Amino acid sequence: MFDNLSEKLDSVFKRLSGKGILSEKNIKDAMREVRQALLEADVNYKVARDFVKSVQAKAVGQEVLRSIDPGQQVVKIVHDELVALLGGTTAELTPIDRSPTIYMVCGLQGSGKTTLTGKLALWGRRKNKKPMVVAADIYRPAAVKQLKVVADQIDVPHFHIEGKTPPEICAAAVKHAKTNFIDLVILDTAGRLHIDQELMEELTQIKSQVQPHEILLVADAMTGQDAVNVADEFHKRLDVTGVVLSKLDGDARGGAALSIRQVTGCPIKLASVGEKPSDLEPFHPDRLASRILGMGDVVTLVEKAQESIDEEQAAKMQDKIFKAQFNFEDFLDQMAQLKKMGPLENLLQMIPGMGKALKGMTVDEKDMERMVAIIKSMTIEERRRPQLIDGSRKRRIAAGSGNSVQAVNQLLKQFFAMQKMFNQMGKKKMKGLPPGFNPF
Ligand SMILES: Nc1nc2c(ncn2[C@@H]2O[C@H](COP(=O)(O)OP(=O)(O)OP(=O)(O)O)[C@@H](O)[C@H]2O)c(=O)[nH]1
Ligand SMILES: [Mg+2]
Repeated sequence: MFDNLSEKLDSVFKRLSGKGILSEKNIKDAMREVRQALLEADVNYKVARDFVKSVQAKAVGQEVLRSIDPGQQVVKIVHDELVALLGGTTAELTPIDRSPTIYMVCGLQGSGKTTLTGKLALWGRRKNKKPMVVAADIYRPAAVKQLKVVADQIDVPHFHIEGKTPPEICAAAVKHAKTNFIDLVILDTAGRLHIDQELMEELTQIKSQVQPHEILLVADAMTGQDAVNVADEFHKRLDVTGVVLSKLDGDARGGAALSIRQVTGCPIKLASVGEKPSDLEPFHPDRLASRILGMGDVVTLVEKAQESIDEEQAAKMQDKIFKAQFNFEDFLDQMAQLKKMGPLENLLQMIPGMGKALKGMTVDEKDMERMVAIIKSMTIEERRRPQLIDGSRKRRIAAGSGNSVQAVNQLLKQFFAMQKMFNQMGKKKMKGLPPGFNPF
């Protein structure tokens, strides 16, 4: 769902990464593009405007960390702001311990209320509680039956009384639950095409009759900004306790998900991600932010690296690197390790900050092979102490490896630059990267 936005943001950050030190103008230009990307993803324009303002203020005031790519620093700020935009921490549902705990489900027609009712019942049962679903939609002819099918499918009791009003049905259901050891009562209310006075009055009546512990509004993520407006209206009238974003598995642009919390002030508690009763997830702002920014790649990279590199060896190497003691022999070892991990370019792309660190250093596989040939023409002594390599040694190494002296010079230059860079990184302790991580 967030693919387009991810791509756009990624290209903005890639361009920033090539900039070296960030100026206020660079940041401003980038933020204009971020705003555009958000608007294209159907994010509410005020939300987009405030978001960009706040990122910009933080980015401009940032001290530039030498070991980290400035572009990466901006990504971090955007990530943190996205998490905040989505509500900061994961908002939990009221626990099921009030015998009975009552969840009221409301929302527009077709938003996914009945489906959610079933999902919540299954969720409760998996917590070893006794749920019961209540059909409080008396208007759509097949609504009661639909909920019955859902209830039977997951094997939970279904409650309904013919000929009563929805507030009466809900009150009776709660009474029934109390005497039948039901822990969780879930009220499936009626939907309307649009918010109208009648619907709101009915929902308000149910609310005052049974005083639910949760009033969950189902907002259909596929409807974009409409979902935001609906949520806002419901929240104003009913004091909703949580929003459930439904159909997040669809291909909508994501604007509803990104705007709803900010516009309504109401936490997003759950994500409905499919039609099956088990397709329900807690809403984790940090995970969604990471997904939008494509930071999952970094995790993948680390996992890959951990699979193929012996951790102890990696830790030793990191130590060496940061003390600037690594030499061409280590370099050769690292190349061999890298070969196990797949195409070099893919790997380098996944490392935050690597774009700038490797600027001017070639990452082409062919160049790598040439480097290996040159290093192999060095004596052990030269590999261990590259500073020994003077003019005549350079000529010998060049001839031995079938390269020009220029190529040898270039490799030495890159090697010393890398050594210096790693030394600086070592001083900063590489805060952003995981332990044992090897920057080759
Ligand atoms: N892909 C997907 N489909 C969903 C999701 N939630 C609900 N649906 C589908 O959306 C349609 C409407 O869902 P319902 O649960 O009946 O919606 P409702 O709000 O109860 O509808 P009314 O009772 O008519 O107001 C059904 O076809 C569901 O299968 C979801 O998270 N993902
Ligand atoms: Mg329904």
